[in-house]
Amino acid sequence: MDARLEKVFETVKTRDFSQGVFHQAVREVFESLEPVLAKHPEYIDQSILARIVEPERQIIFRVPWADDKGEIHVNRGYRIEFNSALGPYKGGLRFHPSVNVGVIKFLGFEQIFKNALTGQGIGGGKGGSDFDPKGKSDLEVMRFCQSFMTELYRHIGPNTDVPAGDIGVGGREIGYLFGQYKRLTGRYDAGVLTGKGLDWGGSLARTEATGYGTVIFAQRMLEQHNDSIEGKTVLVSGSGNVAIYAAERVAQLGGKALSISDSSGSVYDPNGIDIELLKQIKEVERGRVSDYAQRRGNGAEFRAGQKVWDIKADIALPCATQNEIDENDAKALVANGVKLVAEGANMPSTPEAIEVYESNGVLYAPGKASNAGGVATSALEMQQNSARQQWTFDDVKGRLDDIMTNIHNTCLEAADKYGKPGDYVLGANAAGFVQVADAMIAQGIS
Ligand code: NDP
Ligand code: 2IT
Repeated sequence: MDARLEKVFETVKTRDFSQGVFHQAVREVFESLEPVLAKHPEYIDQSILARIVEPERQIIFRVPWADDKGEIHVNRGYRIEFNSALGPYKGGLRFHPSVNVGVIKFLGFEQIFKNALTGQGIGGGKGGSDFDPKGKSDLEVMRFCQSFMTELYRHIGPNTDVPAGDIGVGGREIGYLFGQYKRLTGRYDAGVLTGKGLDWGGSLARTEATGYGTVIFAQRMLEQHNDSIEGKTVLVSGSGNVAIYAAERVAQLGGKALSISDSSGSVYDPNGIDIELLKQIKEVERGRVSDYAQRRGNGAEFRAGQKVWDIKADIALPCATQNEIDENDAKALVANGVKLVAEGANMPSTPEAIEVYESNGVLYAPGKASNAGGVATSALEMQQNSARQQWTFDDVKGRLDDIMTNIHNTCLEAADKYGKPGDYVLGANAAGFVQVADAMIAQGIS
């Protein structure tokens, strides 16, 4: 890294010494910026680096709630409003026991550049809680969401900050959060949250958008090499919103998704994941991948405690969580013939894994480019809310396809411009960064 980048990075490490995943996200962006700074000395003069790593605002709050037995629990809530140069803060809420300020900051930092790449006029933010929705009743989840929103409502708004889902936050949680926002404010601000139900302001194709978008991105990458998803075998990890619709889109394009996983293990399904069964178990019953294997039969095998990366395939789509592919997993992917990795999750590959992809010629798309379809479609939901319209599924999906194609091409153009043709990491980081940095300069020191 360039000395000027190193200096800011050292400050981040000193100030936020316990936030390892945030350091990882900053380093990944900074490592791409040397050629950008060479062309844009004004970013140094204007201290863009030091400003961009510091969130504009960080909100941390107490979330007390009572369980079904009347016992009171206290969780911690977060909303980090990272950068508003391009628009209102936008980004999901994650409810998972592993959530802490470092996790939310890494996600918020990634979101700045991802949102810039969508071209939809949205700033970067992220939030969540260390609350674990697993095993809780609907009423417990509702009471938690109401308590969470009782603090959050004063910080958000359709033109201020627009949360959505992420791990542990889906349609049910967005419903409870929206209901409480409405009671507290007395306003039907449909555009204050995205991922809403289709009958009350949600967008068609938002549920599918992240997974579909990731596969569209992979398809565009393959087309650069006169290839396609058709006939390919694909490893999908996770079994939540992103994983389900990534697997569905793979099947629609003539490929075969061979796997899914959750925190208890993975499923190898040699005949291809049965999407309708997966949806029934995960979306309706809130079950586990072990239930899927049992009900699927047909050679499907549950592998307790195992990841999916040792299975032989052509393509890998990590769709679970950060750092789920380490160096050894990446080596296994290469040894088993994987030629392309496109990230549905945020930062699922460790830096060492990325080195393995690079040194073995694996085509690699970082999440901030390949999973941007979810937040892009959230921005389309905001547009529909402003216009009091609901567009058709095909209309939204068509726009999503166009946005993903644009992001893909923008990454390749930036990679060319900054001297590493075909490098999607450099392309995504440089293109996202330049857009945000230019807007920050235009808006003065803030
Ligand atoms: P869901 O909550 O719907 O699903 C998460 C899945 O990942 C589950 O299968 C879960 O298994 C697994 N998982 C989560 N944490 C861990 C962990 N620590 N170890 C092992 N498995 C884990 O979340 P999403 O599908 O929405 O999100 C998946 C990823 O995609 C995340 O990285 C998220 O940030 C990213 N993303 C999501 C977008 C969206 O629109 N939803 C948009 C862009 C990115 P288990 O049930 O056992 O916990
Ligand atoms: O990581 C992400 O981009 C998301 N969780 C989606 C955010 C959004 O605002 O739709």
